[in-house]
Amino acid sequence: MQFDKHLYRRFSRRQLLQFTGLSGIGFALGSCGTSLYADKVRPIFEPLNQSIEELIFKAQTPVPEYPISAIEPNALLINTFDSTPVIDPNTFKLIINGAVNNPMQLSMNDIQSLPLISMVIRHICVEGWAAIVQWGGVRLYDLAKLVQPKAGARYVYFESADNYYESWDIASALHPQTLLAYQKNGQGISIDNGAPLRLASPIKLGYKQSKWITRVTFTNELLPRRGYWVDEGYEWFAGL
Ligand SMILES: Nc1nc2c(c(=O)[nH]1)N[C@H]1C(S)=C(S)[C@@H](COP(=O)(O)O)O[C@H]1N2
Ligand SMILES: [Mo]
Repeated sequence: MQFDKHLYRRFSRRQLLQFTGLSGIGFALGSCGTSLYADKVRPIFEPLNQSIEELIFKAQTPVPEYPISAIEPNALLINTFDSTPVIDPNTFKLIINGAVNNPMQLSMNDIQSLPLISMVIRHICVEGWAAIVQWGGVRLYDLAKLVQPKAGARYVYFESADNYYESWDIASALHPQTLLAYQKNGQGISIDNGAPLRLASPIKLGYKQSKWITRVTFTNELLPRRGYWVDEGYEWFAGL
């Protein structure tokens, strides 16, 4: 695993190691892809969620992406269930808090100074439509490296400006293709599509991909309110 220069400037190596609670030697082993160490520290009673250590050291396998030529520019329908909120990107701050060592509030400038990841994936809505879209943004994984989730963190909550809310298992949230996106098909995302920041991921159904995200909260437990549609009876995991 490589940490880019930007992260090194803002956070000491010691702080990064605290993220995992492992020693420098464990860190080095993990960075070579060895699972020896992670297997030893993982509690055996975790049915759904992997430990933070494993999620950080053993990169999850990306799902195949599509070529740029497969993008369907007009296929992504606007699917908004309440009114569309307006967020001023110049004053906007994303709150990241909860079961983390280092809660943060990040401006769009802060977020856009992190590595920009681009992917072409298929968005699937349960209402019976799909669209191949290119999303660009920051990996939630990279944000997690900054805030350092505590060892007990198992879930991630996403709160939106339109009162939409969602919760994800931490493994899916830290998947390498789970992005907080600010670009769609190579341009800034429109307000209707979730500007300034929305979730985008090839491993979850459309309703898990919250638009207009204002707050990301790591938790140890699933709370009674699990998701806008999930609380109406839709499946919580909603994996693809
Ligand atoms: N905040 C918020 N996020 C949301 C929704 C919403 O109504 N509000 N709709 C969801 C659904 S069902 C889908 S399919 C996608 C649609 O994204 P789009 O409108 O950008 O196509 O957003 C998801 N995220
Ligand atoms: Mo959807």
